[in-house]
Amino acid sequence: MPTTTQIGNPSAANDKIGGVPTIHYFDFQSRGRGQVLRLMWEDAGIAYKDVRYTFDEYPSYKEAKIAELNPTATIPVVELNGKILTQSYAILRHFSRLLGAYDGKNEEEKYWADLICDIVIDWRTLFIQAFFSNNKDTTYPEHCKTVRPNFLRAINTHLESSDVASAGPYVCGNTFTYADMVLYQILHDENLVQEGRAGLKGQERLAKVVDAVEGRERIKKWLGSERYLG
Ligand SMILES: N[C@@H](CCC(=O)N[C@@H](CS)C(=O)NCC(=O)O)C(=O)O
Repeated sequence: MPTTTQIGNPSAANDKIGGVPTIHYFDFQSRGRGQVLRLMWEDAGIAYKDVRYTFDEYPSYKEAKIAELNPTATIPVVELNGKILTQSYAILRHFSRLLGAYDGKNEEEKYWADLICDIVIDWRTLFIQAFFSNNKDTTYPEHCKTVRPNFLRAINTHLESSDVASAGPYVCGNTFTYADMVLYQILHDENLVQEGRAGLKGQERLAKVVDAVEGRERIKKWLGSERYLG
């Protein structure tokens, strides 16, 4: 049986999005495409229902339930007020608009947040392929030597050379956006933010984003709580 946990108490942010969302996702520590939704909700102070499936039980639920909710039969799936929301990045953008936050203050910032997010989408696809392959012992180390450094270098260079990013620590300078969340989540899932940021040596601009995200009041509290699962 999947585990269901009620997180937090409904707040003004829940009013803005129209209720208390339920997320269906893997019980995969604090990792993956579903986790970045939880991260946004934690930062915004949104109460939510967290339904977690173990990797073993997921295949039967995928067939019996998830495929009914989502034509692509993938998770995360979010239920909110009788509506089904799918596709993690579209959900992040949707909630950003509803909250009036997290998607940049002006067109330049919105474009920039989308651009960094799109690079992370490409990166995550290749990360998942390498990490969950049947041949992981070969494919993941290879990914870490080739594909991953290219993404790290590219995003670091983008942020170092962008006027939008120059005013502060975040992807859009002083404006915290959903792009910081997706960037943080891939760096976390690739184990680059742990152990004193050792994996980010030479990518100082990325380390700056990580410090700023982890320093946010609600995220800091969540990272120090039992709810953070590594
Ligand atoms: N573009 C989709 C990708 C969804 C996706 O591939 N989800 C993975 C987990 S992160 C999944 O459902 N894997 C299990 C499966 O495909 O059965 C999104 O961002 O939501």
